[in-house]
Amino acid sequence: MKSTNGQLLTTYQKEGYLTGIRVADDTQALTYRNEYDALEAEVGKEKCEIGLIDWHFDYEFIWKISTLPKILDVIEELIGPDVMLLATHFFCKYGPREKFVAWHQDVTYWGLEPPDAVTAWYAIDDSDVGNGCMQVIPGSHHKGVQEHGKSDQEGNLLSINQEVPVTEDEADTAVDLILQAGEMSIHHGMIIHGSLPNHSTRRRCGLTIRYISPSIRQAEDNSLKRPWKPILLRGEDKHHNFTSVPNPYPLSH
Ligand SMILES: O=C(O)CCC(=O)C(=O)O
Repeated sequence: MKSTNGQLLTTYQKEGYLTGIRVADDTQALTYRNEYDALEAEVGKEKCEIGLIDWHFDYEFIWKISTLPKILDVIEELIGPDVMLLATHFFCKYGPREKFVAWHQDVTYWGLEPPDAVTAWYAIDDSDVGNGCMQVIPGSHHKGVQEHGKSDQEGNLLSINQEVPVTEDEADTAVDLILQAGEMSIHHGMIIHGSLPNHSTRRRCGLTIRYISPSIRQAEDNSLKRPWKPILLRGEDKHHNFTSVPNPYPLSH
């Protein structure tokens, strides 16, 4: 991708998100969806909801999506030339069901220092208001890391049922991140985001791909009590904050 002369970075810094960026053409997007369908058939829908964490080590198509040059070009523009893949995690909502993702920030429980990470949300399926697309509260990352409580609503898909309090006025400013399969949105690690239930009969699957700069370190356990296993994808790691992890597959594109 040609440099956008800092436009993406300016918007990202101000709003905390970017959306509607095509990163895979229709043929690629269909291939990835077919591969996901096969994975779903293998492991079952329940596991697919939120149980597929870091499967880029085991399934090449997840690695391929996470290393798409069009995604990495954008990430590079936001965090600089040294880019590590921190983690991947599918969020798959089947409808019609009441499962939702409560308002939260990503980095609150990740134990990173400084708490700085960026997520690409890659649309495996078309994602819209009807099937519970992601929502963000623009600019909310400027408030820094916030204390989270527990959601009192049944069906929160988050690992420790966390939720950050949001006023009605704040919720009214939320933006729907409507994406077609093969597009991505980007969100800042401190932006408040979540998603409503999928009330349609269509699946809404997205692959969240987390990236950091190698200057970030793990200062505390994350909520899953697992050490992160970041992989250097671009540039150099001058910091060696993490045990080096080899690429699970070659970088094929
Ligand atoms: O896919 C969703 O609805 C939520 C994703 C999310 O919470 C995240 O990227 O941290």
